[in-house]
Amino acid sequence: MKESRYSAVKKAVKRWEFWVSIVGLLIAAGLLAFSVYYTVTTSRKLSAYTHINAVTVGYNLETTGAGTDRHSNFFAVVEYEVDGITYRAQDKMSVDIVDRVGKLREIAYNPDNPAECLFVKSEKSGFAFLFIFSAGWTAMGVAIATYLVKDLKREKLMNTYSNAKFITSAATKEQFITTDKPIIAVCGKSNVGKSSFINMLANQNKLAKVSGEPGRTRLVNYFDFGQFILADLPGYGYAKVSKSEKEKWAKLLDDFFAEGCTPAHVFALCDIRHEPTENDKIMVNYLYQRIIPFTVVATKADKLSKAQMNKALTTLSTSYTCGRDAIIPTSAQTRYGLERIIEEINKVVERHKNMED
Ligand SMILES: Nc1nc2c(ncn2[C@@H]2O[C@H](COP(=O)(O)OP(=O)(O)OP(=O)(O)O)[C@@H](O)[C@H]2O)c(=O)[nH]1
Ligand SMILES: [Mg+2]
Repeated sequence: MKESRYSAVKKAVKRWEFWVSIVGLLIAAGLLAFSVYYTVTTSRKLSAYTHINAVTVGYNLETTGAGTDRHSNFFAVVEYEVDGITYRAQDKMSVDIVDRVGKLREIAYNPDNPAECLFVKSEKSGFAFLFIFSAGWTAMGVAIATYLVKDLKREKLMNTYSNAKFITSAATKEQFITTDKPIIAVCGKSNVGKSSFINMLANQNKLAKVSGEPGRTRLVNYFDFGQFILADLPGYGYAKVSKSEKEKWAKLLDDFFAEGCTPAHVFALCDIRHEPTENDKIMVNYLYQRIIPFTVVATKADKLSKAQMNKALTTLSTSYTCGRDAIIPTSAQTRYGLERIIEEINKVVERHKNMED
């Protein structure tokens, strides 16, 4: 049932997110490499530039405006040497920005080769832009890759038991199956969502019959989940069936727990929106008394908001006198809570293995 690494890669390759993240990462890697190269070469130039000995060789004076708007600018013409080449620059010294006097700005050019220039400002900003741009691409690539990995993991989790198969139904205790695998039973009142819970676990729509009409599951239905056997028990507490029918179901349930096929674990389902019924409490008390390990599962969590869900869990934990953490809220619709259920199952399977060793 376990998926090989190779098939996980094959699945990943089919996803568009995979290719977007690959292209993103390639572009980002290229840009990063380029900006590193650019930084190394530029910083060599810039550090040379800061160590040069600039010599003022003259001044230009430019006057603009008229009257009180008259504005004078000095241009210092400076010459300096970088890597044995003499460059010449005009530094604009405005009378309005006296503090900038002497600062080299903008371009320096080599009078012997005007095509060769040092771009002080543009080099700095160019690098910053390139760095931010490539870092952005890298972040995007990493974010998409992370999302993809998470999504694949989730998909893998969803399909943990996708090979689950129906085995048989039992209407009487003689028809109960015996097995070396641990049996995990799902119980709860009629219409609480037992069959939907089983389908969620198996990631299948029709493994267990789901119906809007309560009281559909009237037999013990067994499913092979590979590492364990799952038993879908008939729902209790459905008012609209005849007394004799009710007694038949009750006997079947009694027999199930009494007749030597004690389940290794029980998921006791209750509707998250309602207080536990008398029957729910009787069921849980019975499991307590028989020392059958169980987990309370609160179904249909999608019907409540987060805040309502928190409140409901507190109410349920008070009713069942257990910790809030002992109750797992689930939704067959959104598959919420599946991870915690699988964790619980893994513990059961592990315990069973240790007992056999
Ligand atoms: N919104 C929502 N509806 C659910 C959920 N689980 C079950 N239902 C609905 O509840 C109804 C009963 O679900 P079943 O899974 O048949 O319940 P059951 O406990 O197996 O019922 P019985 O076999 O009759 O005892 C169906 O209409 C489901 O669609 C859930 O998590 N969210
Ligand atoms: Mg059912």
